[in-house]
Amino acid sequence: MNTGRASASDLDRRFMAAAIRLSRRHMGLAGTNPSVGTLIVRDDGAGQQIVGRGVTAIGGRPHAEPQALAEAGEAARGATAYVTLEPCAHHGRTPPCANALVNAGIARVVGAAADPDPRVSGNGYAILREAGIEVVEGVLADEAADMLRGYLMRSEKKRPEVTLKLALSADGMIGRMGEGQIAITGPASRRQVHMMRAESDAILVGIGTALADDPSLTCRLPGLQSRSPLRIVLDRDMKLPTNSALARTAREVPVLLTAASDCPSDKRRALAGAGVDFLGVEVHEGQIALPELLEDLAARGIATLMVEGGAFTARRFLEEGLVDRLALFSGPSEIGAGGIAAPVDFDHIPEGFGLLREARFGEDVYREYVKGG
Ligand code: AOF
Ligand code: ZN
Repeated sequence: MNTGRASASDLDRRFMAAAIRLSRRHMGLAGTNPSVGTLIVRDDGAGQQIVGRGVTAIGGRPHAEPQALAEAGEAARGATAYVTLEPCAHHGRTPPCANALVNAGIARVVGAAADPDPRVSGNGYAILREAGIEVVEGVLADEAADMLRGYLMRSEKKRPEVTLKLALSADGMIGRMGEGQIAITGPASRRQVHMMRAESDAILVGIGTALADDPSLTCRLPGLQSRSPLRIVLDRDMKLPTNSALARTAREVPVLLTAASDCPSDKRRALAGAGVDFLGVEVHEGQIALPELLEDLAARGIATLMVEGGAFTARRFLEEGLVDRLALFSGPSEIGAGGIAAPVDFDHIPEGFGLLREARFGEDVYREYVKGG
């Protein structure tokens, strides 16, 4: 039945999937802006051709659309634009992207996610329609929203999207008492974790893990070392030693110590001297108040946060309902006696989480669950 409404074709979904893949490139790099992808596609009668590509620039400007239009030039006239987020309708450093699409002579716009930014929210699509452009909304909206999850969470709930990442042994442990870092998963999983770090705005661990493992929490993938995100330690009493791997590298990759506001100033001075930043936080019943901390982090522009341990910190985030995504890597060997039990494993997934994807990394099994999924 033809209802007269614009609809999406399989081809539209394929190009949108490509635009979403493109948007991944600057995840974690676009500042407080979401990393958006745009493709300009022309049908010259003999088939479709991509004539322009754009992804939100590092730092957040320029937006994706003007870059894609610049590459397309005159070929944009009469073409279709695929945008992973509704084009903006506000004047920033450049005129609105919706107007740029109109002025370039785009005939059709296929959009994925709607933009919750009150300056945009519906106005971007309205500008396009008023100019006579055919608009199809919501194509692969869930897939696009998954890529934009930090931006959407920060806009709507004023806190970052929280991923809890755990490496599990075959018997459901995450380590062995008093042994610091032990290998649970293989090199392919570790590469994936480093990629996830690169795509996050910040990584967080508790002071117990920082002391036991002395981790550096950087992204060490060849070519991506510069993409290490902010490293955050929950450290109420400022126990992080100045000679820890985190403090020693604080001048290259920032470290933010979240500690009780009334911590002794000599401790604070020594760590500040090493280049460690400090955030005074509220303490409730002896523990750093996590909801307030997340609010503070969102206000600082953090949209995606990866919690990397240990068991105590992971449990706190879970019990307070502050985990949005579980990223579980499971290795083939057992830890046995003296093991530290994982707060979740494949057989004990908290209620309300659904499986989003599953993969193998070498001998390890990876499963990712999302709340409400
Ligand atoms: C787009 N294309 O590539 C992105 C958009 O600070 P500004 O002026 O850059 O505005 C930030 C807002 O722009 C952000 O909240 C979101 O609404 C939109 N991001 N829009 O058309 C893009 N990154
Ligand atoms: Zn824009």
